[in-house]
Amino acid sequence: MKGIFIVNNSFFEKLKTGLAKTRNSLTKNLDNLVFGKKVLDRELFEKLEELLITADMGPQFAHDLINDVKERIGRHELQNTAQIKKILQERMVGILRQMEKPLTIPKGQPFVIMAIGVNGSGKTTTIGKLANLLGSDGHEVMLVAADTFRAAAIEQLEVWGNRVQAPVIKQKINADPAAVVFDALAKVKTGYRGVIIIDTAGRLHTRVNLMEELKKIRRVIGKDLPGAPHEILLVLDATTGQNAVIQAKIFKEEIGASGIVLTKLDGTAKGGVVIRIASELALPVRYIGVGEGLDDLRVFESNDFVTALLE
Ligand SMILES: Nc1nc2c(ncn2[C@@H]2O[C@H](COP(=O)(O)OP(=O)(O)O)[C@@H](O)[C@H]2O)c(=O)[nH]1
Ligand SMILES: [Mg+2]
Repeated sequence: MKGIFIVNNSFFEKLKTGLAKTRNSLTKNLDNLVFGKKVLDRELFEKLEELLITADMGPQFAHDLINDVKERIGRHELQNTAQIKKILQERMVGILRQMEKPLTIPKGQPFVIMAIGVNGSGKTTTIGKLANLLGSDGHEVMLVAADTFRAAAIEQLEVWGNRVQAPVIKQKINADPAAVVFDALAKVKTGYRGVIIIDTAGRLHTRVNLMEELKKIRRVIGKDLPGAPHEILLVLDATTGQNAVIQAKIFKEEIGASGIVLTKLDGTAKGGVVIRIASELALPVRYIGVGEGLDDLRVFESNDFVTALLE
Protein backbone atom coordinates (compact mmCIF):
# COMPACT_ATOMS: atom_id res chain seq x y z
CA MET A 1 0.00 0.00 0.00
CA LYS A 2 2.79 2.35 0.92
CA GLY A 3 4.30 2.07 -2.52
CA ILE A 4 1.03 3.00 -4.18
CA PHE A 5 0.74 6.16 -2.12
CA ILE A 6 4.26 7.22 -3.02
CA VAL A 7 3.56 6.71 -6.71
CA ASN A 8 0.28 8.63 -6.51
CA ASN A 9 1.94 11.42 -4.64
CA SER A 10 4.70 11.97 -7.17
CA PHE A 11 2.10 11.69 -9.92
CA PHE A 12 0.10 14.44 -8.29
CA GLU A 13 3.18 16.56 -7.65
CA LYS A 14 4.00 16.40 -11.34
CA LEU A 15 0.51 17.49 -12.20
CA LYS A 16 0.84 20.37 -9.79
CA THR A 17 4.16 21.40 -11.28
CA GLY A 18 2.63 21.23 -14.72
CA LEU A 19 -0.29 23.42 -13.74
CA ALA A 20 1.86 25.88 -11.77
CA LYS A 21 1.37 28.83 -14.10
CA THR A 22 -2.40 28.64 -14.04
CA ARG A 23 -2.47 27.97 -10.31
CA ASN A 24 -0.14 30.85 -9.48
CA SER A 25 -2.11 33.34 -11.48
CA LEU A 26 -5.48 32.07 -10.31
CA THR A 27 -4.77 31.71 -6.60
CA LYS A 28 -2.75 34.90 -6.39
CA ASN A 29 -5.55 36.93 -7.96
CA LEU A 30 -8.17 35.13 -5.96
CA ASP A 31 -6.34 35.62 -2.67
CA ASN A 32 -5.76 39.29 -3.43
CA LEU A 33 -9.40 39.63 -4.16
CA VAL A 34 -10.91 37.80 -1.21
CA PHE A 35 -8.44 38.69 1.49
CA GLY A 36 -7.94 42.28 0.48
CA LYS A 37 -11.63 42.89 0.53
CA LYS A 38 -14.01 42.20 3.33
CA VAL A 39 -17.26 43.38 1.82
CA LEU A 40 -19.35 41.34 -0.56
CA ASP A 41 -20.32 44.09 -2.94
CA ARG A 42 -20.72 44.90 -6.60
CA GLU A 43 -17.05 45.77 -7.04
CA LEU A 44 -16.04 42.37 -5.73
CA PHE A 45 -18.36 40.60 -8.16
CA GLU A 46 -16.99 42.57 -11.07
CA LYS A 47 -13.42 41.75 -10.15
CA LEU A 48 -14.27 38.11 -9.64
CA GLU A 49 -15.91 37.93 -13.06
CA GLU A 50 -12.89 39.54 -14.65
CA LEU A 51 -10.58 37.08 -12.92
CA LEU A 52 -12.51 34.06 -14.15
CA ILE A 53 -12.67 35.37 -17.68
CA THR A 54 -8.93 36.12 -17.63
CA ALA A 55 -8.30 32.50 -16.66
CA ASP A 56 -10.34 31.61 -19.78
CA MET A 57 -13.10 29.84 -17.94
CA GLY A 58 -15.60 31.53 -20.21
CA PRO A 59 -18.42 34.03 -19.64
CA GLN A 60 -21.05 31.39 -18.92
CA PHE A 61 -19.13 29.84 -16.06
CA ALA A 62 -18.28 33.27 -14.61
CA HIS A 63 -21.89 34.36 -14.82
CA ASP A 64 -23.22 31.18 -13.19
CA LEU A 65 -20.66 31.31 -10.40
CA ILE A 66 -21.45 34.89 -9.53
CA ASN A 67 -25.17 34.20 -9.51
CA ASP A 68 -24.51 31.32 -7.18
CA VAL A 69 -22.50 33.55 -4.85
CA LYS A 70 -25.23 36.20 -4.87
CA GLU A 71 -27.93 33.64 -4.12
CA ARG A 72 -25.96 32.28 -1.21
CA ILE A 73 -25.54 35.78 0.16
CA GLY A 74 -29.31 36.18 -0.15
CA ARG A 75 -29.77 32.99 1.85
CA HIS A 76 -27.25 34.23 4.43
CA GLU A 77 -24.99 31.26 3.69
CA LEU A 78 -22.00 33.40 2.94
CA GLN A 79 -20.33 35.42 5.63
CA ASN A 80 -16.95 36.23 4.18
CA THR A 81 -15.13 36.45 0.90
CA ALA A 82 -12.83 33.52 1.68
CA GLN A 83 -15.77 31.15 1.17
CA ILE A 84 -15.86 32.10 -2.49
CA LYS A 85 -12.86 29.90 -3.16
CA LYS A 86 -14.74 26.89 -1.87
CA ILE A 87 -17.69 27.65 -4.13
CA LEU A 88 -15.38 28.05 -7.09
CA GLN A 89 -13.83 24.68 -6.33
CA GLU A 90 -17.22 22.97 -6.05
CA ARG A 91 -18.48 24.40 -9.29
CA MET A 92 -15.29 23.50 -11.15
CA VAL A 93 -15.49 19.93 -9.92
CA GLY A 94 -19.19 19.82 -10.78
CA ILE A 95 -18.55 20.74 -14.40
CA LEU A 96 -15.35 18.80 -14.87
CA ARG A 97 -16.66 15.60 -13.36
CA GLN A 98 -18.96 15.25 -16.35
CA MET A 99 -15.95 15.37 -18.65
CA GLU A 100 -14.14 12.66 -16.74
CA LYS A 101 -14.67 9.61 -18.90
CA PRO A 102 -11.34 7.86 -19.26
CA LEU A 103 -10.77 5.94 -22.43
CA THR A 104 -11.08 2.23 -21.83
CA ILE A 105 -9.21 0.12 -24.30
CA PRO A 106 -9.87 -3.60 -24.37
CA LYS A 107 -7.01 -6.02 -24.78
CA GLY A 108 -6.87 -8.78 -27.35
CA GLN A 109 -8.68 -6.93 -30.11
CA PRO A 110 -7.69 -4.14 -32.48
CA PHE A 111 -8.46 -0.64 -31.25
CA VAL A 112 -7.98 2.26 -33.63
CA ILE A 113 -7.34 5.80 -32.40
CA MET A 114 -7.25 8.66 -34.88
CA ALA A 115 -5.61 11.85 -33.63
CA ILE A 116 -6.75 15.11 -35.19
CA GLY A 117 -6.10 18.80 -34.58
CA VAL A 118 -4.38 21.84 -36.04
CA ASN A 119 -0.69 22.01 -36.74
CA GLY A 120 1.40 22.46 -33.62
CA SER A 121 -1.36 21.48 -31.21
CA GLY A 122 0.76 18.56 -30.02
CA LYS A 123 -0.64 15.56 -31.91
CA THR A 124 2.59 13.77 -32.66
CA THR A 125 4.01 14.37 -29.19
CA THR A 126 0.76 13.24 -27.58
CA ILE A 127 0.79 10.08 -29.68
CA GLY A 128 4.33 9.30 -28.50
CA LYS A 129 3.39 9.86 -24.88
CA LEU A 130 0.16 7.90 -25.27
CA ALA A 131 2.04 4.98 -26.81
CA ASN A 132 4.29 5.01 -23.76
CA LEU A 133 1.34 5.14 -21.36
CA LEU A 134 -0.52 2.34 -23.10
CA GLY A 135 2.65 0.29 -23.45
CA SER A 136 3.26 0.48 -19.72
CA ASP A 137 -0.32 -0.70 -19.30
CA GLY A 138 0.52 -3.84 -21.24
CA HIS A 139 -0.97 -2.83 -24.59
CA GLU A 140 0.70 -3.53 -27.88
CA VAL A 141 0.90 -0.27 -29.85
CA MET A 142 1.49 0.56 -33.50
CA LEU A 143 1.90 4.09 -34.87
CA VAL A 144 0.77 5.27 -38.29
CA ALA A 145 2.36 8.25 -40.06
CA ALA A 146 -0.67 9.58 -41.93
CA ASP A 147 0.62 13.15 -41.80
CA THR A 148 2.40 12.87 -45.12
CA PHE A 149 2.34 16.60 -45.79
CA ARG A 150 5.76 17.26 -44.27
CA ALA A 151 8.78 14.92 -44.21
CA ALA A 152 9.64 16.18 -40.72
CA ALA A 153 6.30 14.91 -39.44
CA ILE A 154 7.07 11.35 -40.49
CA GLU A 155 10.55 11.53 -38.97
CA GLN A 156 9.21 12.96 -35.72
CA LEU A 157 6.81 10.04 -35.36
CA GLU A 158 9.65 7.62 -36.08
CA VAL A 159 11.72 9.18 -33.30
CA TRP A 160 8.84 8.59 -30.90
CA GLY A 161 8.35 5.08 -32.25
CA ASN A 162 11.99 4.32 -31.43
CA ARG A 163 11.72 5.85 -28.00
CA VAL A 164 8.69 3.83 -27.01
CA GLN A 165 9.62 0.78 -29.09
CA ALA A 166 6.49 0.83 -31.19
CA PRO A 167 6.55 0.00 -34.91
CA VAL A 168 5.75 2.90 -37.24
CA ILE A 169 3.84 2.33 -40.47
CA LYS A 170 4.85 4.93 -43.06
CA GLN A 171 5.22 5.78 -46.72
CA LYS A 172 7.03 8.59 -48.49
CA ILE A 173 6.19 12.26 -48.14
CA ASN A 174 3.08 13.28 -50.09
CA ALA A 175 1.81 9.72 -50.22
CA ASP A 176 -1.96 9.34 -49.86
CA PRO A 177 -2.55 9.20 -46.09
CA ALA A 178 -5.46 6.85 -46.63
CA ALA A 179 -3.03 4.41 -48.28
CA VAL A 180 -0.77 4.52 -45.23
CA VAL A 181 -3.76 3.80 -43.02
CA PHE A 182 -4.74 0.97 -45.36
CA ASP A 183 -1.26 -0.57 -44.85
CA ALA A 184 -1.70 -0.42 -41.10
CA LEU A 185 -5.10 -2.05 -41.21
CA ALA A 186 -3.68 -4.83 -43.35
CA LYS A 187 -1.77 -5.84 -40.20
CA VAL A 188 -5.09 -6.49 -38.50
CA LYS A 189 -5.98 -8.91 -41.27
CA THR A 190 -2.80 -10.82 -40.56
CA GLY A 191 -3.52 -11.06 -36.87
CA TYR A 192 -2.53 -7.78 -35.16
CA ARG A 193 -4.65 -7.30 -32.04
CA GLY A 194 -3.21 -4.18 -30.43
CA VAL A 195 -3.79 -0.43 -30.46
CA ILE A 196 -3.27 1.48 -33.70
CA ILE A 197 -2.68 5.22 -33.29
CA ILE A 198 -2.96 7.32 -36.42
CA ASP A 199 -1.16 10.66 -36.70
CA THR A 200 -2.75 13.07 -39.18
CA ALA A 201 -1.90 16.40 -40.77
CA GLY A 202 -3.03 19.62 -39.14
CA ARG A 203 -2.47 21.82 -42.14
CA LEU A 204 -2.88 21.38 -45.87
CA HIS A 205 -3.16 23.92 -48.65
CA THR A 206 -6.65 24.84 -47.50
CA ARG A 207 -8.91 24.01 -44.61
CA VAL A 208 -11.40 22.35 -46.96
CA ASN A 209 -8.61 20.08 -48.22
CA LEU A 210 -7.66 19.16 -44.68
CA MET A 211 -11.20 18.33 -43.64
CA GLU A 212 -11.79 16.30 -46.80
CA GLU A 213 -8.57 14.37 -46.21
CA LEU A 214 -9.49 13.61 -42.60
CA LYS A 215 -12.97 12.49 -43.63
CA LYS A 216 -11.46 10.22 -46.25
CA ILE A 217 -9.09 8.67 -43.70
CA ARG A 218 -12.01 8.12 -41.39
CA ARG A 219 -14.03 6.48 -44.16
CA VAL A 220 -11.20 4.18 -45.18
CA ILE A 221 -10.75 3.03 -41.59
CA GLY A 222 -14.44 2.30 -41.16
CA LYS A 223 -14.70 0.45 -44.44
CA ASP A 224 -11.71 -1.71 -43.68
CA LEU A 225 -12.51 -2.36 -40.06
CA PRO A 226 -16.20 -1.94 -39.23
CA GLY A 227 -16.69 -0.02 -35.98
CA ALA A 228 -13.35 1.75 -36.30
CA PRO A 229 -12.01 4.31 -35.55
CA HIS A 230 -12.94 3.48 -31.98
CA GLU A 231 -11.75 6.86 -30.82
CA ILE A 232 -11.21 10.17 -32.57
CA LEU A 233 -9.01 12.19 -30.28
CA LEU A 234 -9.09 15.90 -30.80
CA VAL A 235 -5.78 17.40 -29.67
CA LEU A 236 -6.05 21.01 -28.46
CA ASP A 237 -3.36 23.44 -27.36
CA ALA A 238 -4.40 24.99 -24.04
CA THR A 239 -2.11 27.98 -24.54
CA THR A 240 -4.38 29.21 -27.31
CA GLY A 241 -7.20 29.69 -24.80
CA GLN A 242 -10.54 30.39 -26.40
CA ASN A 243 -9.09 29.74 -29.84
CA ALA A 244 -8.85 26.11 -28.82
CA VAL A 245 -12.60 26.17 -28.22
CA ILE A 246 -13.29 27.58 -31.66
CA GLN A 247 -11.06 24.99 -33.33
CA ALA A 248 -12.66 22.23 -31.33
CA LYS A 249 -16.11 23.22 -32.57
CA ILE A 250 -14.99 23.13 -36.20
CA PHE A 251 -13.32 19.72 -35.90
CA LYS A 252 -16.21 18.31 -33.92
CA GLU A 253 -18.73 19.42 -36.53
CA GLU A 254 -16.73 18.43 -39.58
CA ILE A 255 -15.02 15.20 -38.58
CA GLY A 256 -16.65 14.24 -35.32
CA ALA A 257 -14.57 13.64 -32.20
CA SER A 258 -15.13 11.32 -29.30
CA GLY A 259 -12.60 12.75 -26.87
CA ILE A 260 -10.19 15.58 -26.20
CA VAL A 261 -6.56 15.80 -25.22
CA LEU A 262 -5.62 19.19 -23.85
CA THR A 263 -1.90 19.80 -24.27
CA LYS A 264 0.64 22.33 -22.97
CA LEU A 265 -1.16 22.94 -19.70
CA ASP A 266 2.31 23.44 -18.26
CA GLY A 267 2.98 26.39 -20.52
CA THR A 268 -0.05 28.50 -19.83
CA ALA A 269 -1.86 30.50 -17.19
CA LYS A 270 -5.04 29.74 -19.12
CA GLY A 271 -5.55 26.23 -17.81
CA GLY A 272 -9.06 27.31 -16.87
CA VAL A 273 -9.93 26.81 -20.52
CA VAL A 274 -10.71 23.19 -19.58
CA ILE A 275 -13.80 24.55 -17.84
CA ARG A 276 -14.83 26.38 -20.95
CA ILE A 277 -14.23 23.41 -23.21
CA ALA A 278 -16.18 21.24 -20.81
CA SER A 279 -19.18 23.54 -20.70
CA GLU A 280 -19.26 24.41 -24.40
CA LEU A 281 -18.31 21.18 -26.11
CA ALA A 282 -19.74 18.33 -24.12
CA LEU A 283 -16.85 16.04 -25.06
CA PRO A 284 -14.91 14.00 -22.52
CA VAL A 285 -11.40 15.15 -21.74
CA ARG A 286 -9.45 11.88 -21.98
CA TYR A 287 -5.92 13.09 -21.29
CA ILE A 288 -3.99 16.21 -20.45
CA GLY A 289 -0.44 17.09 -21.49
CA VAL A 290 1.72 18.73 -18.84
CA GLY A 291 5.12 18.69 -20.53
CA GLU A 292 7.15 17.40 -23.45
CA GLY A 293 8.58 14.37 -21.67
CA LEU A 294 7.71 10.74 -22.13
CA ASP A 295 5.46 10.54 -19.08
CA ASP A 296 3.90 13.97 -19.23
CA LEU A 297 0.53 12.72 -20.37
CA ARG A 298 -2.08 12.12 -17.67
CA VAL A 299 -5.49 10.59 -17.60
CA PHE A 300 -7.80 13.49 -16.84
CA GLU A 301 -9.23 13.37 -13.31
CA SER A 302 -11.45 16.26 -12.27
CA ASN A 303 -10.68 16.15 -8.55
CA ASP A 304 -6.93 16.03 -8.97
CA PHE A 305 -7.10 18.69 -11.62
CA VAL A 306 -9.07 21.15 -9.51
CA THR A 307 -6.99 20.46 -6.41
CA ALA A 308 -3.80 21.02 -8.40
CA LEU A 309 -5.23 24.30 -9.65
CA LEU A 310 -6.49 25.74 -6.43
CA GLU A 311 -4.32 24.44 -3.61
N1 LIG B 1 5.30 22.22 -22.87
C1 LIG B 1 4.63 21.34 -23.62
N2 LIG B 1 4.91 21.24 -24.93
C2 LIG B 1 4.22 20.36 -25.66
C3 LIG B 1 3.20 19.54 -25.11
N3 LIG B 1 2.70 18.78 -26.11
C4 LIG B 1 3.39 19.12 -27.23
N4 LIG B 1 4.32 20.06 -26.99
C5 LIG B 1 5.24 20.72 -27.92
O1 LIG B 1 4.50 21.41 -28.93
C6 LIG B 1 5.19 21.41 -30.16
C7 LIG B 1 4.28 20.89 -31.27
O2 LIG B 1 3.98 19.54 -31.00
P1 LIG B 1 3.71 18.46 -32.15
O3 LIG B 1 3.47 17.17 -31.47
O4 LIG B 1 4.78 18.49 -33.19
O5 LIG B 1 2.37 19.05 -32.77
P2 LIG B 1 1.54 18.55 -34.07
O6 LIG B 1 1.89 19.48 -35.17
O7 LIG B 1 0.11 18.68 -33.68
O8 LIG B 1 1.93 17.14 -34.33
C8 LIG B 1 6.42 20.56 -29.94
O9 LIG B 1 7.51 21.39 -29.70
C9 LIG B 1 6.07 19.73 -28.71
O10 LIG B 1 7.22 19.35 -27.97
C10 LIG B 1 2.91 19.68 -23.70
O11 LIG B 1 2.01 19.05 -23.12
N5 LIG B 1 3.65 20.59 -23.01
MG1 LIG C 1 2.65 16.28 -36.04
